[in-house]
Amino acid sequence: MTQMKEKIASILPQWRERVTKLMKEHGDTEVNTVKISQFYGGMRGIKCLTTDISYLDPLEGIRFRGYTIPETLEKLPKAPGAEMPYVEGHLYLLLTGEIPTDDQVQEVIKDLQGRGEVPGYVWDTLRALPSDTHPMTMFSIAILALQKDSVFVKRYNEKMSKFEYWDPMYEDALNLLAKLHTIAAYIYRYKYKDDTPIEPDFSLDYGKNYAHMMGVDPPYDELSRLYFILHSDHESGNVSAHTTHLVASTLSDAYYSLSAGLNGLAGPLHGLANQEVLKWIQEMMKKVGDNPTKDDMHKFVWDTLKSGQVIPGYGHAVLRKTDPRYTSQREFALKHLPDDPIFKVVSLLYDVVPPILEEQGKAKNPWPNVDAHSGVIQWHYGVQEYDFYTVQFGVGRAYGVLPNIIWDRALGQAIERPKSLTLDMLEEIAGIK
Ligand code: HAX
Repeated sequence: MTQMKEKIASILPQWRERVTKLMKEHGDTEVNTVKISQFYGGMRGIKCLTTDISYLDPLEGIRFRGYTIPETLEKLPKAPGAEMPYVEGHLYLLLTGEIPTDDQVQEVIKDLQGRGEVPGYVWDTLRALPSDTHPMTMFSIAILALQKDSVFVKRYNEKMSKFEYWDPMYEDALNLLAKLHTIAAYIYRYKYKDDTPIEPDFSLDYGKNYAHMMGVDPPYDELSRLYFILHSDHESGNVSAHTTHLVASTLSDAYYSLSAGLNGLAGPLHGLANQEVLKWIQEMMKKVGDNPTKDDMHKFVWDTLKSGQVIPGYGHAVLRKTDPRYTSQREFALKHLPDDPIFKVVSLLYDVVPPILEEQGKAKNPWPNVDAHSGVIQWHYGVQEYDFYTVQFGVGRAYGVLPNIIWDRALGQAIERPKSLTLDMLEEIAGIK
């Protein structure tokens, strides 16, 4: 057993004890009440989910196992001379709550490399799809195609005890994570680079191997490490995390659950926003030229709002300040691509958009989110097929949602089944019927 898995097994009894005690002695303690507006308002703000892997503070942004993004990037082990930490070390942190040693990271790297081979039938499945299939659809289908090898299903059919559920969930999750970057890069090279997939090099770490398979030179390996870490987890309530958790709560395996979560990520209000941002910026540049002034932007932003559309990359359901994931990407861009023309537009938009959203008075958060920045950096390094951007988001997101469902099973989270009411009932509660 690897040190990472051993660590989970060793801390699990204390976690289970805490949950049992809390449920037994304080199960009836109320946390919040639910307002009628929350029934039609996407359940915004209702506290009814639990995870210890990350926490999103509206003003501070995300903390991974208690560490802010700058702390995470600073503390996790890095390859000699590297700017960004190993993604594998981040996985260790998310799964165990501890910053790994170099030795522990190397063990995770080896473990994932050993699980990385993608069976040929996955490529056959992708090649059977119509050529204009969206890359997110391809990604989701590839994950489902792998489902037949689920260890969880096998062990479930062998009647394992429920206390063992986390173990095969762990195996499925790692088997999947080990392959996702290869599947993503394959889809990219197959669909957009004249069907020229590049063989994985399993002597490389996750970020470096991904850059290699994408066929993009350094510092794209550093960007990939940063990108996967930043996009990994954003607590439990966002659509991709919640969907993965919800589906897994039926004891569906990691393949079904992740594929479902990624289908949610594919929506334009969620992960697809990163492609929408670039599309929107380029529409503006097409209209007003390559060097738009603040006045040009001002007009374009208002035109977008007046036509009933949202400004992609701005606003958030929980955050109430600039997303620190935006800031980290901005710091990367300032270091590596300060003169990029689209980066300059992204920077200027930061001055223009928030006051307009404030003036319009609808969005609760006028500040940029993670998606406002990611596309421009990808574009700079030649990954210009923006339909593909959400697939990369999905690879990163898997690093958060899969550890979550391992811990869901470890702590015995129940099948989800909230209660619904009819409009008649709500009117009755409101006293208008
Ligand atoms: N542009 C214009 N209007 C916006 C807006 C924006 N960027 N953000 C919010 N609003 C509007 C909403 O559409 C809503 O209008 P209605 O009352 O007419 O429905 C109103 O402001 C209140 O919305 P809110 O409470 O501030 O925001 P929500 O929690 O409802 O929605 C969203 C959060 C992220 C979906 C929203 O801000 C949005 O649509 N942003 C643009 C798309 C985007 O960038 N999505 C990516 C978010 C990050 C993420 O999940 N990445 O995966």
